[in-house]
Amino acid sequence: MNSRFRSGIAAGVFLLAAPAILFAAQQNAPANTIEVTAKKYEFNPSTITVRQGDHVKLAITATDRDHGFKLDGYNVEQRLPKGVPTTVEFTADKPGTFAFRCSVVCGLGHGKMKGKLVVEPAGAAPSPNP
Ligand SMILES: [Cu+2]
Repeated sequence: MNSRFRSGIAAGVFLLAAPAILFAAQQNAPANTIEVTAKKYEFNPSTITVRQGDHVKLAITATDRDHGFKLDGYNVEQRLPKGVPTTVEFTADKPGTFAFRCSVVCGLGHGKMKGKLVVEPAGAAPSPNP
């Protein structure tokens, strides 16, 4: 077997393996990242729905000034510096509706800067076998 032939095989193996490598990379990609923006005086989206058991990753960007993100029931509180996407991660292990709010006093409407996280219970989908 000459070396040219061998390198041809190596290239062929690489081409076959590449899609598998790309697939694996996609599996590891943060599929659950939810992009959120915060500005006076709202979060967008203001309602975030996930499934119980989901590992939730929020990438929250405060666009106009510093804000904060405080999520009731999940012990999550994070300052959101202006212009920097801030990652907030938690596992949605409790079903229900949880309020989140801005935790940095940002102006007259600060108290109204709220949203909600809806955690749909695992097994909420109707079972095919009653
Ligand atoms: Cu605020």
